[in-house]
Amino acid sequence: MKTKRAIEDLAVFGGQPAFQKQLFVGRPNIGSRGSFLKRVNAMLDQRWLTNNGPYVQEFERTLAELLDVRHFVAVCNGTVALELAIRALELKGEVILPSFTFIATAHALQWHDITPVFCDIDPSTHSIDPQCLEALITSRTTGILGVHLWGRACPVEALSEISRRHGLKLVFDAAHAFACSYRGRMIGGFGDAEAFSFHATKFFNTFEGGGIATNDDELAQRLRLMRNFGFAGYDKVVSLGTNGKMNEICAAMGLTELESMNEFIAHNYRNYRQYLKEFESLPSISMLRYDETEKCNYQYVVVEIDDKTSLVSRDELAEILCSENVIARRYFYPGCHLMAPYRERSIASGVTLPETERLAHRVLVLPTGTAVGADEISQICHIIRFVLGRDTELRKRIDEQTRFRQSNSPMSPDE
Ligand code: T4K
Repeated sequence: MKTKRAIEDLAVFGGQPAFQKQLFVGRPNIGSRGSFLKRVNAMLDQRWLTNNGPYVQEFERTLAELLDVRHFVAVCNGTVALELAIRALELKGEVILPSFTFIATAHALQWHDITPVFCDIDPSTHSIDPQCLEALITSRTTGILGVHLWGRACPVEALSEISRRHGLKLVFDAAHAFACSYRGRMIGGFGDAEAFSFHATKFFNTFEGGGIATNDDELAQRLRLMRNFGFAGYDKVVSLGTNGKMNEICAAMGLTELESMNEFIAHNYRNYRQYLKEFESLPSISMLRYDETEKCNYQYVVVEIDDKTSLVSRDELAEILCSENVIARRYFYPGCHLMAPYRERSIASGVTLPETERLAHRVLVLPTGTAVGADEISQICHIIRFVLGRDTELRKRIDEQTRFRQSNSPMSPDE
C-alpha cells in the first residue's frame, strides 16, 4: 500500500497517485468467457440473432422463475423497459416519482408527454417519502413510479396503500434491484409492473438490456406486442408498438452472467463488509447499510460526507480521490428536478426538495464489483481516512490554493 504521510503525498498536491490505473464505479462483472463464447458460436451456427430467439426465451423463463413472477419480458435496455411499462399501463397526465434517481426514470415519462412530478425523499432511506407524496396528487395524477434505490426496496406497502386509495397505477423502477428481496419476496412481483436494467454498469449485465416483471397476464401480452411493433403474427399488426427487443447476444450474456451471479454477489458482499469495517471509527462519514436478512446484490457502496463534522466537502474529497485514480461518483447530483429539461419548470413553480438537495450534496459512491478487491479497498479507505483525519490542515491548504488561483486569474477582481 502507498501510505500517505504528509499532505504533499496526495496526488492533488503533486504526490504519486495511489493507483496506476483508474478504479471505476460500475466496472462490469464478466462471467465465464468459455460459456459465453460457446453460446455465441451456437447462435451463429443457428443463424438466429434476434426477434424472440431461443436465448431470449430461455432468459425470460429463467428470470420469471428467479423473481417468482408469472412473466418476465426482456427488452433492449432499462429505459425502454420503463417506457413500455408506462405505455402499456396507459399512464398519462402526471406521475409522481422521487427526484433522487437516475435521470432515465424521469425522462421515460416525459418522453411520452407525461409530466414527472418530483417528490422529496426520506433522508434515512434515500427513498421517496410517502408523507410528501400524498400532497402531490392532483386530478391529473395517474400513477406512482417508485424507485428501489441502491437495491433496497422503497416503501412498497405505503405506496401500494396510497395508489389503491387514489385509484393510481403503481410501477417500480427496479434498475438497481435485480436479485434483491423485500420481506422475503423477490423484487419484481410488486405493484403493477417492475422495470429492470441490465446495463454494463449494473452488477448483472447483458451489455445493454432490461426487462419488465409482472404478474398481470394481459399487461404482459400488451408489453410483448409493444416491444415488437405491435405484431401479433407474421404480418398482423394489432397495436402501436416500437422496437424494444432484446437480441440473442445480449440474452446469451445474461444466461452466462446468471451462472456466476452468486459469485458476483459474494464478492460485492465481501467488499461491502470491508468498507464498513474500514469506516467504523470515522465520524465524518456514514455508510449506507443493507438489511442482511434480505437478498441483496450489494452493488452500491454509498457514503455520506457529513459537512458538519468534516471541513473537507464531498466534492473536494471526490477531486482528491480522482487525482489518486479513484473515480468515485456523486450520484444524481443535483437531483432530477434541477436537471434539464425540468429545472426551469421547478424554479418557475417554486419546487424545492430540501432533503433531495441536501443528499445530492453529500452522497459519494465508491468503486466495488469484481474489478475491485481487498487491497484496493484498503488503499481507498486509507486515503479517505487520511483526508478526513487531516481536514483542518487540508482546508487551510485548499483555501490558500483557491486564493492563489483567484489572484492569478485574468478575471481577478484585484486587477
Ligand atoms: N433507472 C435507474 C435508477 C438507473 O440507474 C438506470 C440506469 C435506468 C433507470 C436506466 O437503465 P438503462 O437504460 O441504462 O439500462 C450509468 C449507466 O449508463 C446507467 O445504466 C445507470 N442507470 C446509471 C446509474 O449509470 P453513467 O453515466 O454513470 O455511465 P458511464 O458511462 O459514466 O459509466 C460509469 C463507469 O463505469 C465509467 O466511469 C466506466 C465504467 N464502465 C462503463 C461501461 C459502460 C466500464 O468500465 N465499462 C463499461 O462498459 O450511467
